[in-house]
Amino acid sequence: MERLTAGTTPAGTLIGASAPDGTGIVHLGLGSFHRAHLAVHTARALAVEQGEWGIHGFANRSARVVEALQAQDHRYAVLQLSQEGTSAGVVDVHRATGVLAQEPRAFIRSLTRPEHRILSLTVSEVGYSLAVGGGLDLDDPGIRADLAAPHEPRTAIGLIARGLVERSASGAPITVLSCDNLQSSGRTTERAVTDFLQASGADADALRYVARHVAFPNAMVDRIVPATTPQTVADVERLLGVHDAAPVPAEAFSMWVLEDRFAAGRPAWHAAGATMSDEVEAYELVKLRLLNGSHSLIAYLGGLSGAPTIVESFAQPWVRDAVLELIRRDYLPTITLPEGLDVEDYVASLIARWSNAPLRDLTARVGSGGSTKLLQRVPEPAAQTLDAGRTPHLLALTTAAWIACVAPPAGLEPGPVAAEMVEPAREQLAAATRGAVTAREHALAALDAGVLPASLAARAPFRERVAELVEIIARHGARAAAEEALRA
Ligand code: CS2
Repeated sequence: MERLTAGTTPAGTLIGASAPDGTGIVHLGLGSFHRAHLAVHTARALAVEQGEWGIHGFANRSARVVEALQAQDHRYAVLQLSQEGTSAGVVDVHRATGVLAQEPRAFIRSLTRPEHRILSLTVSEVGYSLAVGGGLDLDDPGIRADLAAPHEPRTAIGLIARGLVERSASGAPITVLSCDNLQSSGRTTERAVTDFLQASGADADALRYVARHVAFPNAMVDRIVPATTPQTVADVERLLGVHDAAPVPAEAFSMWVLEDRFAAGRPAWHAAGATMSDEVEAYELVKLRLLNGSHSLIAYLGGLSGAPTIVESFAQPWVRDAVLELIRRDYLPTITLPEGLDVEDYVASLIARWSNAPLRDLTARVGSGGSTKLLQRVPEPAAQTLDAGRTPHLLALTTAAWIACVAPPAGLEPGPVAAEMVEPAREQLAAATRGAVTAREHALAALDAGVLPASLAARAPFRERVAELVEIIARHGARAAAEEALRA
């Protein structure tokens, strides 16, 4: 079968419009989420209003995606999967690509080009090198190495900081747009970059440039994008009649709420499905808690009950009950809803999205990286609930199920789904729990491992509850623990 290229794109299948040759956006993180979200919004925006907004994209490490895109004139298909059916469209907005790990200098150079007016980021929670208590983690080994050699950085934050220092010579304004699941995403990114600049001894001119001419708008991003599988490739071949080596599967739902604070213009995203709002942080809270926080609970209960997909986990009535109670009891009271958002509709749409069988979103995907993801999803609402005099039983269940999946106590075998979860803190948790005899001791040691903030781990009702629930999981299984948390 012919390869997807500019010449073989089937007529009428382009999503939005092609970007012009000129690039205006540098993007870091060429993973599936970016290609199904910002890229699609940009293609649609270009169909409404042309502009020099092609994307110069950098993959973090993976040469595979970059090679595939380069062989396809930077075109790829987005395969939309829903209960109503499957469809595919071609996205054509990337104009150049590279691999950051191979050529970090190319990224820095790209950032200094004045025509590049937006740097967008999808580097995932872990990519920001944040400290557990907020701000940049100055003890992170990668950050330490970059601080010792700030001209030759390797971390995302070190590279962005270096790029901005070099750009400050021209003074050209730019917007740094975080598209990751972070609370106060823009402000958090700004703080991490500024912390790096200060710690690396950047001069006052560079700091002033960043403060005055670099905008960091907050943004809430939302689209469930599972991993590409051979089935994705086969579906695209069936629907489009061409071979695409880098297609992206995605749900139909897509949401993007941004602060309209751009230092040097932007594509017409507002006319292409994005919402410009002054209440982005409220939207972020709704999304990070009701969707992502619940997603984590579905994933860890699914891991422990051997459910390979999110749909299969959520289809278990006890999981569904636990998730809906998590939302009702532990999340909703901690959120001020943005004006006009109907929470019943929002939750109904979440239920439909978690029940989207054709999407086949893997439990292990959502359960991976819990040590950084949970920081955005658990400690604050848990502390707020405790401050209000109540125990956050379902947030404790989320935490207990995470521990049981990625750092199980002796005698608990969490099974193959949990084993597939990639958890960078596995070692740290294993070291901290070594020597614990009972499941209870084990859970307390995991809480004290320094992965979750000490301010939460130290609060007696929370620690006790997590320890009890880990014990119940070890003795009677996840379902018994969920039922216990629901009864409380
Ligand atoms: C998921 C997200 O990985 C996770 O933990 O909750 O990737 C989720 O699918 C997206 O944020 C949806 O917008």
